[in-house]
Amino acid sequence: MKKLKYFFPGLAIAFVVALSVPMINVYADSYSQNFESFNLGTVNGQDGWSVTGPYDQAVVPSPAISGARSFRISNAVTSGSFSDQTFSKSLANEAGEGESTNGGMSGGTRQDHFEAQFDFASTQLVHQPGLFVSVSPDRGDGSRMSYLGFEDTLDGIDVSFYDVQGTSSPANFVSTTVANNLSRSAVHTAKFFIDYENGPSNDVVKIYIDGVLVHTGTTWENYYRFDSEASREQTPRTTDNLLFRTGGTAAPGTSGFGLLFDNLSLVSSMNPVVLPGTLVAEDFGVVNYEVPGGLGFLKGYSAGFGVTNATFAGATSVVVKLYSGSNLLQTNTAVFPKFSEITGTQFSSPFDVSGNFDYVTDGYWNNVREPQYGQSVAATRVVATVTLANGKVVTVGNTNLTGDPTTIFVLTTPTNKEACKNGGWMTFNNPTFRNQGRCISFVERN
Ligand SMILES: [Ca+2]
Ligand SMILES: [Ca+2]
Ligand SMILES: [Ca+2]
Ligand SMILES: [Ca+2]
Repeated sequence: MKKLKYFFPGLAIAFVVALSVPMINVYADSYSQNFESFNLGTVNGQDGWSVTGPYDQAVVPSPAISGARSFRISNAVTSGSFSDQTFSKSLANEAGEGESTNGGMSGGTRQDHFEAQFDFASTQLVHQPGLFVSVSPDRGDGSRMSYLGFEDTLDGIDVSFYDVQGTSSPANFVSTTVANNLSRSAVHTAKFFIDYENGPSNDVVKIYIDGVLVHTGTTWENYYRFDSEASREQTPRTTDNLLFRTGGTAAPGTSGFGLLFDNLSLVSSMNPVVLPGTLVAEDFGVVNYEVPGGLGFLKGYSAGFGVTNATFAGATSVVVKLYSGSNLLQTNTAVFPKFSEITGTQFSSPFDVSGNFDYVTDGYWNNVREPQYGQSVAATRVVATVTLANGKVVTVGNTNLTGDPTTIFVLTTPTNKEACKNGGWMTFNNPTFRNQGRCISFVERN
């Protein structure tokens, strides 16, 4: 929230409020407007903005929200019409889902994500009875896909959100108050964050007020899909601009006052595609057996992994790490093209500790051991990271070890007294010793 310097009509008091620069360069298409280059007076015809009806709106000097100009609108004049009300400039690339229709009001490359953010503030510190302005994402003819209403109430500005829930006709419009009694002496920020999804009942609208997510709802897509009132064009609509609308009961006393809007930004972009494939930990156990095919004894651990909604066919990297707590013990890296023989949904990775497993003949894994690779500490965790054929990197860990790892420790027994000295007594595990003296006496006895 930013502090709004106060404004009295007729007094040209310029002031500037520092603003963070919106990060818009990562988006497919964006438009931002701070009104600084606009002429004072009606916004109609300036930079693609349009308002052809007799509404009380203007680009005004101080009390600007920031810089020296803001857009002001009141509901001193209202009407039930749409197409003559105030529309912002449109984005080049419209937003919507596959079935959305644009009625010739939007165009470009269809995007599935739409954002609109703007600052708003009261022109007055005092209550303006009856003041109400709505702001909606739209395509340019009043085909609103979402809605925020800004109402000046006794204790401050209330913000209400409407969406359409269910598939009934007439549509079930549901109102939610998303902000209550916002200070009239501060600048506030509102944001629509809309994801359009193909099919009914699934669009997602997130509303942010002053940077905080205050509500998650849906669009008006089901009004256009199912309400007989929309039968002439029974499809959801695209959005590429904002509609600032004054309908309902007029509040003539707000003439020349009302609300200020500034620092508007619009964005349309494509949501990142979520690639299929999830790695799943299966088994992680202590093993001790002779591996068929003359591969020797595997006396250590085996870790199994699976993949859902994909296969390992075409995987380009597989790395499995064995840990004791946070200490790395061993790393298995898949050897290609040998590993490419695994085209199904499961693999297992062997970590030998005290056997003689023949990794080279097996051919699937390049095994690297750390100085402590499990000879005398237990593995507690295994982590696999796989790059699937579609490029998605998936990873999963498993700490659910089965079996007794002490059974695979390398047994070490001192055979001479020198081996017990200089801390050597601490390295033995068959048996273990409490001090150097115990170690030496063990050697002497055996
Ligand atoms: Ca401005
Ligand atoms: Ca448009
Ligand atoms: Ca209120
Ligand atoms: Ca949808």
